[in-house]
Amino acid sequence: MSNASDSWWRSAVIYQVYIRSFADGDGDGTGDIAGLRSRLPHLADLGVDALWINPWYPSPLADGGYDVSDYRGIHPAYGTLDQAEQFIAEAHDLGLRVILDIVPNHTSDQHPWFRQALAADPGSPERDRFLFREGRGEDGSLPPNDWHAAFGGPAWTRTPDGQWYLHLFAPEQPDLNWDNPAVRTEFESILRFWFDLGVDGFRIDVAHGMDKDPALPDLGLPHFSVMTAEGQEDHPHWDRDGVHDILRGWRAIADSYAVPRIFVAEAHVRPGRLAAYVRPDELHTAFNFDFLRCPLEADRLREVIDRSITDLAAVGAPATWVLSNHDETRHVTRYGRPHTGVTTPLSDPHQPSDLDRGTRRARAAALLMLALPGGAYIYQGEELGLHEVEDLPKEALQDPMWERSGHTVRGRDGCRVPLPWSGDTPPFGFGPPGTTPWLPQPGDWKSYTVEANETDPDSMLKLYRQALRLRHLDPDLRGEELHWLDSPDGTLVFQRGNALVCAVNLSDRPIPLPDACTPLLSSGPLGDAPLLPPDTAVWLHRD
Ligand code: ISL
Repeated sequence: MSNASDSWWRSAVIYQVYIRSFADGDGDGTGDIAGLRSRLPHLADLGVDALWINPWYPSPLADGGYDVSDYRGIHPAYGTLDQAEQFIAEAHDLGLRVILDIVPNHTSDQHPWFRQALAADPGSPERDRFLFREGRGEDGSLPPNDWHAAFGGPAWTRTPDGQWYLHLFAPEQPDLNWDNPAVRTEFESILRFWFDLGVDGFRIDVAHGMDKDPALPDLGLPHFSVMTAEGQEDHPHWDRDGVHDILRGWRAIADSYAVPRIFVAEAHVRPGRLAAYVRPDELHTAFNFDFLRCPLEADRLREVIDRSITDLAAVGAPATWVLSNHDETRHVTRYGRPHTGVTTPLSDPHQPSDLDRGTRRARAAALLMLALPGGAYIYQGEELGLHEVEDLPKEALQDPMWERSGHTVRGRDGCRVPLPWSGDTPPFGFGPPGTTPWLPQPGDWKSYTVEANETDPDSMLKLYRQALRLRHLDPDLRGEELHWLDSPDGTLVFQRGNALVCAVNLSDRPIPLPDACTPLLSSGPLGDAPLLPPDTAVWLHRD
């Protein structure tokens, strides 16, 4: 491959496959590699450049697969390693690159290493691969420090012999000790294993978490832990300088291949700290959670866009853009609410959402995102216009957040409902007739299926396809420059290259379209007058 194709990742549109919910080939209710392979034409037609597959490894699924028990295998419900290799080859044949998800901060409690650690004595080499400590208090019955787990409760669990182990997420996800050389060697070998099978890169889960202050000092935070090191200069477990040594080592491995492989960081860090992860000898890109979380307001968005591009350009990295993923409320629902930003830990389900308005705004946001310089991520189902399923029956909920929060936070299942492909009733083609999807689909999703989207010329799917086709064809969308043009309050208007203009109206009144421009693609009807209605975006070509 040429140098130009070596830097494909700088502007790639990457489609996130939450495999458990994408397509079920064998009818057991869980998505799988067979289903994914059968639906590859949908992804190729959509016009994305790469796929990111959420963890597909053997796992007890205590956290949807982010609790890995074997990093070199495939969960039997998803298929086999042979099928995985065939899938990678087929995706490549269709021009789609494949990125996997690596989970280095923690394993599953069923991983052989953790089982060996539990069976071994305190102070043993087996225990040293994790973070075991004695408890506090006279009989050691208090956790070693005051850290909180991300899903609720203390970050420590006591073992039968009295020691405690650290887990920043669920108790089934023990944190690894990255000061132990065996941990480093093992992960380098795991990367090589998948690179040798042909994968093009990795998304790194919790890339800001591996390094811990060896003293494990108290945090002094009285409440539910937050993902960022907000308000804390020298945080004992998030975004410590030591993670960068690990990441530099990984970059060297990716670069050692004839066709270099790439990384994208999932790093929730304070503003200004993200660029360090994408320095030239570290990772290639990082998710832009500031953009995802930003309310759909022109001035706030412009600030985030400018800051993202400037901060990352300072280290030579492109920006990325993302509206939804498997951890956050789907943006159709968020944008239908009076407050359109993300609140921690999840946007408030008690605020009603106007889904028609949310859909109009989601369409506008898609044209905004896909006109920005850099890479973009599409979360499966957003191309169909799916909304969050906020009324899943309580007994169906599987996200550990539900249990760990004492049934106060419903968690992230509402954005993970299996995709509707065809037909009028569940399973909507997700699996063969008679399949019971692992999470129930709303009975009225027939208008969201791929089939229904195909027959409607104004569907979300048609909008995404047209936008992605133009993005590939129009040389103006290839550079990394963006020039803001003057525009009324509540609107964003910018130019790319010589002649591509993107105008987004987030105000409550129509605005005149820029002069001497021909509309190429709009997120909603423009009407007869040359006006851009509220909640609408348009791509224009300067005459
Ligand atoms: O999901 C969140 C808020 O809704 C985040 O706090 C999330 O836990 C954080 O983004 C880290 O996420 C990643 O690692 C987790 C896993 O549960 C998430 O699905 C994954 O994206 C632990 O491995």
